[in-house]
Amino acid sequence: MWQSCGHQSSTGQGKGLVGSNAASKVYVAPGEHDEFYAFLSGGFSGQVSVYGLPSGRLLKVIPVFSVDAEKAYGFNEETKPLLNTTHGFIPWDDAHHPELSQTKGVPDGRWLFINGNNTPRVARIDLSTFETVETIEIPNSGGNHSSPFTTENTEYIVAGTRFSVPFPQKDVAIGTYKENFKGALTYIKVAPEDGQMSIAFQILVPGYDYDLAHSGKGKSHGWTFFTTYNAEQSHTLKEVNASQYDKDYIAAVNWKKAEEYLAQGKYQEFPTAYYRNHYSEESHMATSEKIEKVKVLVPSECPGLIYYLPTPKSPHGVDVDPSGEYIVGNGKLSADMSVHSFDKMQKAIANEAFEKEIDGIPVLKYEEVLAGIVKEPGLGPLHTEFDGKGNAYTTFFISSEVVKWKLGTWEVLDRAPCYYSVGHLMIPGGDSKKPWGKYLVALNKITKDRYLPTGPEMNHSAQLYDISGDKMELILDFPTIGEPHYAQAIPADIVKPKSKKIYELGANKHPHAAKSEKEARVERNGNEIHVYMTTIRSHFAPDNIEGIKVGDKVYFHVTNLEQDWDVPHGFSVLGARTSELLIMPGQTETLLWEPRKEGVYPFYCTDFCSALHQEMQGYIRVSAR
Ligand code: CUK
Ligand code: CUA
Repeated sequence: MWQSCGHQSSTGQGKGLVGSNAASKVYVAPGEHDEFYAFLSGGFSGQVSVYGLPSGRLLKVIPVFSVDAEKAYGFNEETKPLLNTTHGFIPWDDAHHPELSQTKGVPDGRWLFINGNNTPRVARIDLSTFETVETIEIPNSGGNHSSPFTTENTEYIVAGTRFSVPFPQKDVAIGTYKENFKGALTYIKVAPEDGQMSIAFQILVPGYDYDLAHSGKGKSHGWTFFTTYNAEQSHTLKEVNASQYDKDYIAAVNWKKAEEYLAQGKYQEFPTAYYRNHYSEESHMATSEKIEKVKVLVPSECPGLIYYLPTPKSPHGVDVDPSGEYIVGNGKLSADMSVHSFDKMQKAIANEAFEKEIDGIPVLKYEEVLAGIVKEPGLGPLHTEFDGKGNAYTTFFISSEVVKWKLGTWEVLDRAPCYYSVGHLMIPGGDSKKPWGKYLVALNKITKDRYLPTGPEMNHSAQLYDISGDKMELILDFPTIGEPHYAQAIPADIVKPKSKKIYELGANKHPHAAKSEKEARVERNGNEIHVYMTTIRSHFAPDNIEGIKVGDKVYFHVTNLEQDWDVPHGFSVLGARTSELLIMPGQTETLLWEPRKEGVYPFYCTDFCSALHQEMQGYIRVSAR
């Protein structure tokens, strides 16, 4: 089945081992659909991109943390509030980890969560519309990296601080790190009916860097595991200073215990401030809410809440196998990989097999919780996923490969090179109880010669492997948008997008909707002009507007009267600084325009919608004040 590429590419690099019938395995005929939806984080693009697998077709880019001209996201008045924070309107973030909601430990296709790493936030995407419907800011955190991993029934998604910061924030010397800087592990409650997020509680933890997380499942349901590095608590030259100790930790949090402590009132209420921004499908508008308190649990006052599991050399990923028994720590500077046992952890807790205590957190003895060691599997382990058949797959950044190994025997079974320097990997459902272990996607950090050169910058690269047999077979390369840190995928038939469905015009509760051409009008309120505009193939109403003065604020509220699937209309006007609108059938969107000079300005539909699309236009006249 294996065919090594005999020749070298023109740049002198090998093409790698490509499965012999790769083409037939990834071919999705024109008009046919893919088997899986894959959701790739956009990293510094701030968005999520949706690909079909196995074809590697780009299906959609979902704007989340960055404004996006294509969809007017963050430009139109309806979506702007989703980017509100206590630092103001922040139209960018660094999105790392998409996470699907789960029911009984299996992705259920309802929502997709993703973290914003820079200005700590989590967003929720509704998978019935593939749109961002909620964002929530994470207080008392610096860099929301270990997020937003879910519990078995999406009771909570978690957020752990990447950088410890003064808790609460204050002006202190950086050199007082050890006294003043703390970490926070945040549990965000997800409402079971509609997915709305709220911060349930935070746990105050020592000032380390909390890197990644995964919640338990099956027998370990009720626990979450967070990796930490920088137990050295250094605040400068971390590449050296945070790599001194032989072991850092995995923090094991018993969140069911946390619920008991909360019920008993054993928490402290801290003043804080964070935003929760919610988009209503009814009104097609987002609103912001500022919240000023948070419940904090302190480990020394809550015995049994949290334990540390010593884990070698600055662990990055922490991954829990489908049975919930094995907790895999990926010590990125370690030659071996340590796997912990949940059963042994329980025993060690019962026997109080503690090595020491840090700020009220017992440190369990390494040997007492160790399940096994994968010996010298590769260099620089980062992340692990599972195929549901007893195998684990780990990425190695430095040796640039995916290594397949067996849970329980810890033997290495196979290895596949990645081009180049793989970060995360993804198997559909690969961090859940029931992986669909057919494909594996490697998300590579470096592209180099994989594609036609595009100047100094190359898009990042994903590689698709068939893992249905004993050996991994490379079957496809495809470029990605931004830096895909992590991805998740789900069989397409579990997701039920409102395809072929439209927003009913009659149910449109937008306060500025005009639901028929009869309602189209222009209203003046001081300096504010509200244009209640309708659009339908192939004209706007009104399409000639006069009586506007320089210095007016003109709000175009454009309602798309179409009731046909996939017939959006666009809208923009000369000089608009807020891009365009793209209005779905039955919806209303608002563009703010502030004319600075007198004259007559054209506006038009920006989305080719009918044979008479070019005629879909109008004029607005602006006079001196
Ligand atoms: S991190 Cu990117 S390779 Cu932000 Cu999940 Cu590990
Ligand atoms: Cu409407 Cu083009």
